[in-house]
Amino acid sequence: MSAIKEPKTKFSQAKVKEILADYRLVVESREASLIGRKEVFMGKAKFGIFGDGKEVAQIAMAKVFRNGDFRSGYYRDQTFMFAIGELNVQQFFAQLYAHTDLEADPSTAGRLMTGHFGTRTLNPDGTFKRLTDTKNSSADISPTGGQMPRLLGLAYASKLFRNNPELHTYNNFSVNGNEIAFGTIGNASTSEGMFFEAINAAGVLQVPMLTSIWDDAYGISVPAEYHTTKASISKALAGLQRTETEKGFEIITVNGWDYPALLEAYQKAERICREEHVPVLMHVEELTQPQGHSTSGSHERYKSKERLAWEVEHDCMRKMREWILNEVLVLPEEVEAIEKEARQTVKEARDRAWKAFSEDVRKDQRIVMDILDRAISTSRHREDLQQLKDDLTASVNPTRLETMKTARKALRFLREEDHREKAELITWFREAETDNFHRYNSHLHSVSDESALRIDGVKPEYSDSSPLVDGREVLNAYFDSVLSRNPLVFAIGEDVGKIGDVNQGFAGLQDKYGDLRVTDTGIRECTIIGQGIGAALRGLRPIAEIQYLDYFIYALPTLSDDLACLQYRTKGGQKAPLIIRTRGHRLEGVWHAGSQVGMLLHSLRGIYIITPRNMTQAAGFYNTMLKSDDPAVVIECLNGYRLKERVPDNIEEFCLPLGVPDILREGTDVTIVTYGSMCRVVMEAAEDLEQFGISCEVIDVQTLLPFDRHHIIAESIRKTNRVVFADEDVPGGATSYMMQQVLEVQNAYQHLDSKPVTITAREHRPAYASDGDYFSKPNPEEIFDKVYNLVRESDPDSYPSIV
Ligand SMILES: Cc1ncc(C[n+]2csc(CCOP(=O)(O)OP(=O)(O)O)c2C)c(N)n1
Ligand SMILES: [Mg+2]
Repeated sequence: MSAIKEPKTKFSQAKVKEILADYRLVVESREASLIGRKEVFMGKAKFGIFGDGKEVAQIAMAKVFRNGDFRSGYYRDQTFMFAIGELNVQQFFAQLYAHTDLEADPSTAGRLMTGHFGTRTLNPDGTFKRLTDTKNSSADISPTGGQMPRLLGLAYASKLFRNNPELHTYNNFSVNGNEIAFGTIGNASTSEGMFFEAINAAGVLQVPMLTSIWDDAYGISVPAEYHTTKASISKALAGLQRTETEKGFEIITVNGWDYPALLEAYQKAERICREEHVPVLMHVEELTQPQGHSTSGSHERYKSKERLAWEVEHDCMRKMREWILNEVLVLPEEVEAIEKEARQTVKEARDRAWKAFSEDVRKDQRIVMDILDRAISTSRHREDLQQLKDDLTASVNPTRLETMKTARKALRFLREEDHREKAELITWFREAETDNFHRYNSHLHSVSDESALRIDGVKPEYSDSSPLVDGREVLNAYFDSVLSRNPLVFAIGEDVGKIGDVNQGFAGLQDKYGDLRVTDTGIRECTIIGQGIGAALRGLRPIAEIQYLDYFIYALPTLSDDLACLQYRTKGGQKAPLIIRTRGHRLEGVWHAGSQVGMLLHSLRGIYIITPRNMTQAAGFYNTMLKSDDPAVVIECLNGYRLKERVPDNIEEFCLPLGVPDILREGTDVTIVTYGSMCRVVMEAAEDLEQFGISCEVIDVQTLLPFDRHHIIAESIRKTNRVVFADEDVPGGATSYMMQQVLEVQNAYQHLDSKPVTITAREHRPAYASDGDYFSKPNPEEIFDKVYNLVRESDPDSYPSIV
């Protein structure tokens, strides 16, 4: 049977074939959405959010997506992922079921809900694949808009690879910067600050960033008028349009149901973006949502009858079908045959995915059932065990938790028994614990050979000629050496370029290495981080600077939602070894003396947190991190840049191991644990205390994550039997974290003869000027008194009351 009504069609046979293949994919993707929703309602999956209504535009986008390119998108992009061959329907369903097998769900290994896509950019050993040979997608996150900062960085990398000749040999990462970063975002999510920040920055930087806005006129129930000025993002952003004389964006609008127009639009966009490195905004309008937003509720609740009818009319699959029949002149029977086949393929893939998932989960269930079966005839608790077994048998859907619960409850009954079945159950339990750790908890940090925890320290070497300089000059010497040695390293941030940062760590280095290596940015903390994340995902080694720790809050969402969980949410499939440089603890006033370290510890698990007490230590830690493939935040001491330090002779090799505290002063009466700028304050107090007969052991933890890996602090407390945790955070902030680590994790509670004490700043931010600082932050006198009183408690006669 011929596919076309000869000889009327204006399309070549090859083109018709391509169109029908595209249509088939649209139908497959739609069917996956329809069946996916049913699976949720049948209780086989917990939640569904699908890409129905947005299929055709994604096919067009996929056609211009080449090897080496990157996507940074959101949950509607299943069709695109199918079209570039980086997701198949079986994997789509495996993710819906939360199948924890990496082969089954290579994007997230069952860790993220459906619609979270990503390719594996790393080899199993954690090294980068050849990214120019593959189609790449960065790993999705749920916060809408959160994909935008990273998108900027993915595009920025192309600019560096193209314009820095030293990078041209890195053809495993880029071919002359020809790669486009493709972004997708929903219309409503363009209201997010991150979107505007990233778009503006892309226009400023002129990077190949092709951002598609899937506009279905709603964000869940809220219509466009509530989201966007003029209810149109392309109208609202019209001022970005480049002109003959001004650089800017290319803005293209196209209807999401118009297949030929979409193909044309994306071809144009690709050319501009790839060749000219001009950012493009593709506003894809008139999209629909046939099944509503997600499985959480129906859209009939908030869309009018007219809108619902309009959506049926303008459904992109329906429109494409009409076009194929009316313009391409394919016979209806041919189209129907394709549809039937596509639908069948999806059902079969669904069945395979379910079988693989349920068999995997039931494997353990069967083992436990078998052990229970035998235990029932041996145990004194046969009725209890029978009940547990019956309950497990009755469980409808396969879950690991039910098997685990059953086994643990059975072990309670068996606690006083001694037989083979019990031993088997214990063995199963231990193995299952390990397996479930790997399924649900592994890969918070890198586990590769380049893990920061595997970098050994190299001690600093000094000679008579080691210069004594301002602290900032130590950093300057270090950054100079690293920029000269490693072309992948670059630094960005506010005032980092021309003046070499506000404290001159990079002074003179832009002149020496060029403005692609040491670069000023706009005031946009969130996308400075995103710029770093995206570039690091593509093999570069960025040092992204947040000018003051106080402004970290503007960057925190991206650090927490994106960078910190990157390894975890991909189960080691992606890495972004970004170094975030900042400075804090104490200087002057409310927004220039912050030390919100507890906030970081609570929100950034997955990123190492380093708090060097001086610039030499900072340089040593930068070196460690640049040898490793983990991300880290380094907080320099704001008031330390002008203090004198000696530059180690081996500044290039010198590096410090993570999680190894430094004992700054040995003592016998009390251990004081601190970090950062507080080291100097505590040391001053310790000297005063010495004069009054109290001997303090002062420990600088150096890195809070990881924390004292060899339990040096517990060893110290074993000797002193008293401990004080001191910092400049709020009460209950990072000091509480340190206390938990030391007393609970290190078991140091057993060495204590006195209650543990924390010394912190006040609950408010520090008041201005020296007096404000003194009365807001911990000072040597306060530390003196608190330590003195702690010692006095057990020997009031030797230590009479002072005030
Ligand atoms: C930061 C953030 N806020 C709120 C949500 C909850 N949420 C999920 S999807 C959504 C609507 C998004 O609408 P739109 O961007 O237009 O995308 P669409 O789903 O319509 O394709 C909202 C509010 C979220 N995921 N992230
Ligand atoms: Mg929308």
